[in-house]
Amino acid sequence: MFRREILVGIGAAGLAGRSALADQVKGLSPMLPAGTREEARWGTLAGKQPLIQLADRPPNYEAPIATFREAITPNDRFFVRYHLAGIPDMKALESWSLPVGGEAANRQVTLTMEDLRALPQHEISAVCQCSGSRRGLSDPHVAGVQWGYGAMGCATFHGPRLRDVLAKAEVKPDAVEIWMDGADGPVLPTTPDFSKSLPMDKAMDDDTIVAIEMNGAPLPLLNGYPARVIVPGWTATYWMKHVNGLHASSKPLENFWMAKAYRVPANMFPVEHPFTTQDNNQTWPITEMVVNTVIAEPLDGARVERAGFTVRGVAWDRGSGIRRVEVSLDDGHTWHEARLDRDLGNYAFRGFSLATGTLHPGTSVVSARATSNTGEQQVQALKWNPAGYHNNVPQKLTVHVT
Ligand SMILES: Nc1nc2c(c(=O)[nH]1)N[C@H]1C(S)=C(S)[C@@H](COP(=O)(O)O)O[C@H]1N2
Ligand SMILES: [Mo]
Repeated sequence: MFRREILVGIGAAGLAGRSALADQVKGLSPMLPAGTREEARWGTLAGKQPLIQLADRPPNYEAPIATFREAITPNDRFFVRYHLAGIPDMKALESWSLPVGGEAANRQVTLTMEDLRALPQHEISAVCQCSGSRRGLSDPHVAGVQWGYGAMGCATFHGPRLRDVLAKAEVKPDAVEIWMDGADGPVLPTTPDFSKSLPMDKAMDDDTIVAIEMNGAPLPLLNGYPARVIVPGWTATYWMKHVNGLHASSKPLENFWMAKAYRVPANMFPVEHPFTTQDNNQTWPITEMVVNTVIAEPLDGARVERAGFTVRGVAWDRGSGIRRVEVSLDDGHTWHEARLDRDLGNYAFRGFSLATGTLHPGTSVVSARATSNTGEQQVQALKWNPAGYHNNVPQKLTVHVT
């Protein structure tokens, strides 16, 4: 059962309608590698507004920073990240269904979309952030997709709880992990298929769902149509798209994507709920996000009026919620408390803004820093790690007051 059932490889031409003359992206962070800045292009994937294309096969497209002027990311501006180039199309997904079972379940069932709709539904607004978001800002640089600030988004997801889906297969109390598979796959048989696992407490959590809607619409194809696992508070690597296999297992998943990739040095990033079946003495799996902010307005290098301007962006954490955001206009010397926008729930982006008031002409270095409800704060110095994960050093951008 734990296998791919539908697979249609599509090439770059089928996926992206972008022209060969696509515009280079201007104004990317100067902390990104020079080559990444030169090669980044605006690309338009089917059903999407232009996104910043870092790779096309498999597609890796991030949202421009101005996207984060809103706390909910529209579906057509939501970033796209795949590990493997064999992505199913809508036609292949017409025959989609969801097998649920495994040796730690009493039954093996295959659920249809109607079965998922018939279960009690739950709604949650949650941040989907790639573990590697901001990897490109690592200093020194590290290998991997050189993401800037936009490998993330926040949407309102709707669907049955994962635990109710699992209950259909009568998962046994001695299950150790839930293994998850998706309908995309490698083009070459030598590439390891992408599958991930969850510990039982996170799989059974009230807020972990199998989403069948995103912002009130079916999921966009490239964000996991027709169903995707939502793991609020955890980085997106566990948010299995086109989920087509749930396997209750009596042992830990030991594939490349669990044992080798997506790991952080042990103890470097403390977590509230450890994923103990995947921990070892040297490394832990990356799980909970760290508290963070992004400033979406103004943009780096902008000219602003002496009469003042508004600093706007979003903050988020691992799910305790945001207590406070502070903004500095003088390179971190003094800080002003920002206004927090409407609360969309502890797992969502929290919008913030600060009106500066009158300014002196010259340059101003703008930063923001958040404190979560548990008191977690953004770090002052990068906790460098080989995969470039969890970079929550406050962003610095320079504006020119004229
Ligand atoms: N089926 C499948 N699900 C997946 C992935 C993938 O490659 N295949 N990548 C994961 C990772 S690492 C990220 S960052 C997010 C990207 O989600 P998005 O493309 O909807 O933005 O999907 C996750 N789920
Ligand atoms: Mo990711």
